[in-house]
Amino acid sequence: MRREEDDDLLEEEEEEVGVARPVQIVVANEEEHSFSLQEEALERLLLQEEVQDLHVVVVSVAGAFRKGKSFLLDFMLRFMYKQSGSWVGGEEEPLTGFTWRGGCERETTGILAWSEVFVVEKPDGCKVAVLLIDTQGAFDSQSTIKDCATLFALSTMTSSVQVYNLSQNVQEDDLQHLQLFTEYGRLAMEEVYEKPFQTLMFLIRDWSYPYEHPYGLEGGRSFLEKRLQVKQNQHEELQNVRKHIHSCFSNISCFLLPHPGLKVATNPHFDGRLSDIDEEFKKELVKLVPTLLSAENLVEKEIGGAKITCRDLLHYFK
Ligand SMILES: Nc1nc2c(ncn2[C@@H]2O[C@H](COP(=O)(O)OP(=O)(O)OP(=O)(O)O)[C@@H](O)[C@H]2O)c(=O)[nH]1
Ligand SMILES: [Mg+2]
Repeated sequence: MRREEDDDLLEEEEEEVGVARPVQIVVANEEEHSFSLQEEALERLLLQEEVQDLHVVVVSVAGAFRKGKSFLLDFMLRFMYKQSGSWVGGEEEPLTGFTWRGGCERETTGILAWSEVFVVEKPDGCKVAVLLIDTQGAFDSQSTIKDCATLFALSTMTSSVQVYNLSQNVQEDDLQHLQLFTEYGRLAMEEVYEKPFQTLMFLIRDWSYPYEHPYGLEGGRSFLEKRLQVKQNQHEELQNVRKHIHSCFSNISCFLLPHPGLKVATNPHFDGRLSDIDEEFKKELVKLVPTLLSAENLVEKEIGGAKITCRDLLHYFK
């Protein structure tokens, strides 16, 4: 049996050789339906010498469980590691990073961050630190709606870009949940800001109506504009949801992503290699990821209108 000290040693060793991996920053306590912040892990992450005083960009992906969130994040990691040339990876290269898998049972629990905080130079010469966050899928069979709201609110409060990962369409209940989750976050904040959160991107997976709204950002914009429109003759409830969402985020966008193909969706032996993924999906993926992560598109995390550093973010988390 391995002793705990051995594990600690092992951990230290791993860190020394710089093996990047997902680190749990919020742990979900199943039985008690509570969450605990992993303060030490967060400190190790955010107080790294090279990044602690840099302005921080936090990109998070959240939404219902089993919808390809971790899978997408692993492509974001590829982009961060290989900024030039073709970053999407080799045809036969398995996809690794945040743990993703097939099947109907949930995988990610709590909130995870990638252990490597990336340093990126923006076009104006300023260096920023980029943190990638994976969130537990909402509406699994083991969490209450309050658990889901807490996690979603936490990741929205701490990120500068929240990717709201949805499947196939934006349904009214998706908007209602977003309203509930952000209301939770707003209540948890100590100070009242006009727009409490920054960028929200609706990411629609398996979009099947490209003949109405084409794939990508432009199609997403026209689709979302229609879906989030507040109309005079609309029921008050529908109006309120929309007004609330507009009032919470300073920037809202939408990206329509095609279906990745049957191997990705149903083959138990699929390991993420590009050769098994539909061309159309890859074509849009290589546009989506830079939209979120290329140097000119990075959005620094702000609190009350002021950019914050990694060190500030640590205090904010606590
Ligand atoms: N239909 C479809 N399946 C996808 C897509 N992207 C990934 N998948 C598959 O969806 C399954 C779940 O992927 P994950 O990345 O583990 O999903 P997740 O949202 O992180 O799941 P939880 O961590 O349980 O919340 C895997 O079998 C992927 O191959 C997509 O765009 N569409
Ligand atoms: Mg996951």
